[in-house]
Amino acid sequence: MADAAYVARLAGLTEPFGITHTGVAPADVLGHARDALRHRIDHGLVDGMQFTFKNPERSTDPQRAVLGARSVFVAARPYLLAEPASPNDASPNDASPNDASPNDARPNDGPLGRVAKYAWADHYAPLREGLWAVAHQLRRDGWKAVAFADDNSIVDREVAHLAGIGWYGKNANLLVQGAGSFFVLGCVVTTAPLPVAAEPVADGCGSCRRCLDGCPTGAIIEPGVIDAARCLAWVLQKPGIVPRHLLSAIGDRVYGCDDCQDVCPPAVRLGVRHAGSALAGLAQTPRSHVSVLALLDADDQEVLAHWGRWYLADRDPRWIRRNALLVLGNIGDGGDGDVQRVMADYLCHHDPLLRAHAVWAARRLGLHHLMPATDPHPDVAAELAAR
Ligand code: B12
Ligand code: SF4
Ligand code: SF4
Repeated sequence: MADAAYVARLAGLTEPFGITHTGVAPADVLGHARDALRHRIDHGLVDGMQFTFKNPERSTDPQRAVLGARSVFVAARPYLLAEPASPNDASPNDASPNDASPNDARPNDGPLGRVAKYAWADHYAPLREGLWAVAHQLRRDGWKAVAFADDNSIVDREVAHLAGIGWYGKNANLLVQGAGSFFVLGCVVTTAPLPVAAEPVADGCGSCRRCLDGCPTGAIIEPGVIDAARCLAWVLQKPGIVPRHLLSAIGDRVYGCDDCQDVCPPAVRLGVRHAGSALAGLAQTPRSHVSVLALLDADDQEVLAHWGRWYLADRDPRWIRRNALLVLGNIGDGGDGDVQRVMADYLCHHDPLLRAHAVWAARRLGLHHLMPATDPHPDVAAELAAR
């Protein structure tokens, strides 16, 4: 029978996968999220993102995910690990699986690009395993059930909110009650009529506004509303040339951005309590930094083998190389021989997009002598002409 005790048994199935918080939401249309998606589209805040924005009618209707759905089992898995004592890297030669320490510093790797915390390891893999453990149990018990996590089919934060797992922070993240926002979210949409026990959690931000003030680009244009064109998490994922006015704000970030959570008192204070669960079921060593020189030296196969689990549009390594060039321009040492060698390589790279970003980086590093006088591609020529 699909009662509270049954839901508790389902929740128990998720624990070995590091899932610490679960709840049940109704399988109704996600009206609030649908309005928010349309609002973002109508107000030009989407900047080419597809994901849940591609088809809001679909991504906000659990019936479109599972016909006859009657409830949504929601799960949250922590990903905050202790900050490394000193940065480490994830160079292609580095293979130490199942060593769960992010603290092994590696000297001589040159400038290090910072990785957002959710991407230090693949936290979605154990989350999905836990969700599928629930889905398979539901199927064995005669119900239809499908697991989703970070999928275009459903808006994860909204079902988590409706399941009483947490509140929407002003930084748009879902803050798990008593545990903060460093959580990945997912759900199982099912025809089982699981009881929706909890009320949505009330706002916990109060008068705080640290995330709005702490965002390096002013991307949180009002509480809970992100302008994707300014959000560095999207800027570093989006294909194409990075707008010049954002290049220095990227700093040492090679993938993702944590600033609006790093300044969030409940996220930081409460999140570390779940570091043990964050390690559960990880298949690889968490890595907080990347050697940008190693990344720029790696061939396509190596890039995809080591960083391919990140979102790279069309699984194209050029986007992550582009980011690495920007990090090099922002924090590299123009006097370093290895930096000069890599810059020289990329200034004559066959890909004009990478040449254009290399020109920007070379200028930042004072390596004018390596820059060509002209370039046949208009984007590179424009960058060469820029001051
Ligand atoms: C598209 C997307 C992005 C985009 C756009 C983010 C965004 N805010 O929409 C980009 C690439 C920028 C991004 C960045 C990040 N993302 Co993302 N992303 C998604 C994705 C695929 C869809 C999100 C979506 O539908 N947004 C639609 C808009 C309308 O929703 P929203 O901005 O969240 O708006 C809600 C709230 O703001 C609230 N709201 C509306 N008005 C108001 C007003 C007030 C006052 C308040 C308080 C709230 C509020 O209601 C809205 C509707 O639910 C989901 C996965 C999924 N399938 O859901 C992951 C997801 C949201 N991302 C996630 C993560 C981890 C991140 C990053 C932290 C990664 C990083 N470190 O770089 C950043 C955080 C940036 C931020 N501050 O939001 C997690 C969030 C976990 C959590 N605890 O919230 C998700 C759920 C993935 C997952 N399954 O775990 N992401
Ligand atoms: S992820 Fe970074 S850029 Fe995006 S809203 Fe948060 S602090 Fe701003
Ligand atoms: S920083 Fe403050 S306002 Fe922003 S999400 Fe955290 S508690 Fe809420």
